[in-house]
Amino acid sequence: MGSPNCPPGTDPAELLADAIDGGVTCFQYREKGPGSLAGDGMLALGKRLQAVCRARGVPFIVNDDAGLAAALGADGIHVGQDDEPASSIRARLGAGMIVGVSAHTADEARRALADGADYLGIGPVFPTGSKPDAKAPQGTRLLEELRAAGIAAPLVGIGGITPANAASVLAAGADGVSVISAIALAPSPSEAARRLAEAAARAGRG
Ligand code: 3NM
Repeated sequence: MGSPNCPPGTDPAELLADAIDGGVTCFQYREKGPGSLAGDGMLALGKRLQAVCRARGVPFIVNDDAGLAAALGADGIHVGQDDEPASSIRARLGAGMIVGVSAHTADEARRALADGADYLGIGPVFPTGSKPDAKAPQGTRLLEELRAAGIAAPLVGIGGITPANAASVLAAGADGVSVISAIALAPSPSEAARRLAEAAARAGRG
């Protein structure tokens, strides 16, 4: 999540604190899209969100921007297919860094794992309004395919996931679900997070 994902007038740090109190176990700072902050503003919001995560013992991961991740001393970085491979990011940012990679095909998934990714984001599972350049939704097919192929790495489903459909993503083999709008635009972010955490617990991944 980043500031453009939050309802107007909402403090992203308060929203994040509410969501973590509801059950979010990992946070990715993704400051992208129309109205997003840049430069010092992006860094300052990152510091505030990281402080919220630290106070609650939740890992803080930065999307795409290795310079920002290094400047903040983030716990991890998440990259897409057009970015630097996981191996060279880790070499640059340090062995202790969590490195996540988005994958949309089995080949991309295998390559990312061979490159040393710690986990994969698999999506979009369902249609999403949060990423204008998202690929076509693919349902849970790729999650199932990767598990059937014996891939045991941590997989996180992403794209259009809600408390109502999360169970199907977890049943397909995801270890967790990654969510923007179902939490950030919910009337109660903590309640939405609580329902997602319950779905994970019911699937044995709480
Ligand atoms: N990446 P929401 S889908 C950031 O498929 C992102 O790689 C995707 O937002 C991918 O939970 C997506 O609101 C947007 O659908 C997720």
